[in-house]
Amino acid sequence: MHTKPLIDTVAWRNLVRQAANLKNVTLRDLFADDPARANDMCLEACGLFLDYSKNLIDRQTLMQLLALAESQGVCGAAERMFRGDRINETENRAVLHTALRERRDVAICVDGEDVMPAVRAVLDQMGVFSDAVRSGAWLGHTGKRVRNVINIGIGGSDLGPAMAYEALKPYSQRDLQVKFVSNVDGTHLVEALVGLDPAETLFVVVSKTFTTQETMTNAQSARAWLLDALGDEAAVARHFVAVSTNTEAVAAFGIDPANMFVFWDWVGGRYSMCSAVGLTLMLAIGNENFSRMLDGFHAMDRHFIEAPLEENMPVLLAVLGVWYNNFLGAQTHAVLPYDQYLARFAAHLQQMDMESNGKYVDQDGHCVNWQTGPVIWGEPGTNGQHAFYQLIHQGTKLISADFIGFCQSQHPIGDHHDKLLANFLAQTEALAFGKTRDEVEREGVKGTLVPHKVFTGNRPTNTILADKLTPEVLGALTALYEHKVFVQGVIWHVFSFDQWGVELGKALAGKILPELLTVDEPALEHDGSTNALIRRIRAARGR
Ligand code: G6Q
Repeated sequence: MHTKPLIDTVAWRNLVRQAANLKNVTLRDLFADDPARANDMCLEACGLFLDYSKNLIDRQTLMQLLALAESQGVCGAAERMFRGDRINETENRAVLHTALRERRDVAICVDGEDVMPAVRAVLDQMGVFSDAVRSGAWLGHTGKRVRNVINIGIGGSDLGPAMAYEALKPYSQRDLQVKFVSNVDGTHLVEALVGLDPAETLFVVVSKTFTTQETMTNAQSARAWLLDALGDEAAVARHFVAVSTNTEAVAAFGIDPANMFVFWDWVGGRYSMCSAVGLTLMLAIGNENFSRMLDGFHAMDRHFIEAPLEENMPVLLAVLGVWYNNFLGAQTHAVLPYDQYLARFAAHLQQMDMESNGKYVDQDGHCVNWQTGPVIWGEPGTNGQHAFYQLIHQGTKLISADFIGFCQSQHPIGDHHDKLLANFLAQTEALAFGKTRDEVEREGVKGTLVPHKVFTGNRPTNTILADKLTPEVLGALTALYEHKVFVQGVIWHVFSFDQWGVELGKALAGKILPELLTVDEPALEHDGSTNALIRRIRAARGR
């Protein structure tokens, strides 16, 4: 229970004043007034270098933002999460994704029971299984080795591993084709299966509950596709494995419990890629690379829990996000990786962030009167430069952005990487410093064209730079954002680890489905629009 509403705290009020003070200050001024700025406003941890000097803050703002984090109890909250307290109060669960990548020989207890032996046992089981599949020792029902792995899952049981599989493709075994199927739209499964030999195909069905409509529908159709070709129920045991917390439902599906990989209710879907939910990823990149990724996650976990607030990378990203979101009126935050392998990174963060902090009720059950989670979006550079960057440079909205780049390319061909990095750097420079009317005119531009070529600058960015996109770096980068989201949730005083909005969607579709299917005209009790749309779709489909 917080004694004072967030916006009435001293720390908050100081920041409101500070936003007014800095209203007319530009990044040009800030850099000119403080020659040490670029040197000081940066930080290195876990293989990541963060330059946050191109933000619309001065040193005082930063101190005030950190004071806000401190006054909201960020350190204590992090400790409670790491030690296994039931901080997910609306679901009465602990939140222990950090235990999944704990590399030290320590006990982490939930209700007095150490979870680490089970965590290690499942990782070992995954390792044995993935070695067997990758080496060809695991054979399909007809004796052929596995050439295709299809992950069936959605949301948290899809986005993290799918993102990491794309990111770590250079570390994957290329003769194993890996695909992720999530959408209940049959197109997704059908297209994934085109040209595949069922006798060489392994399905990994990933669902915490093992009841999710999309995943169960895809899994049933995949099962039918397999049995249609192989004609023997016994084939299911060689071609399907499950990742779940629901043993009974897995057995009822016909999957051999010996081929089930468990995780626990203290692993939230969108924070689950280090658990058995990452099995398909491990099949692709192997046990060793998976383990290297966990090392990276763990390194960032330790950094987060140990580093003082002012040298804490997730905390810095979090408070900067709060600054734009709550004091400068930004609605969205862009994540722009300059690496094609991170094509799915923004999608993963979108779920991680928006499902966690997209809440309008605070931890005391009151409606908030401050902004909570921003809209997260992004695409890899340089593609975005030829599309939506126009609005970031010259639009009317303030958009903060993280630029993520790597010094070394996975594919050093020609001068591609130099060009990529030149763009990476040029964009944040232009966004920060813009181009004045004088500069435009000095380039020879005249008359009515001048204002169109002026860039106001002052568009804030973080630059996150690493040497190379290795498994360790991907782990550290992903954990960086996990903890950033956590810190923001603590500051906004929301419960970051439930997702009642998702649950609503699951229930609503269940009501409409039979209304689409019945032969007789159903009695529709929705609003006028929904009733009419249901009738139109029924008519179009001959019902
Ligand atoms: C994640 C959400 C949600 C969930 C999916 C799949 O944090 O809870 O995205 O992961 O709805 O749920 P199952 O794993 O139970 O199928």
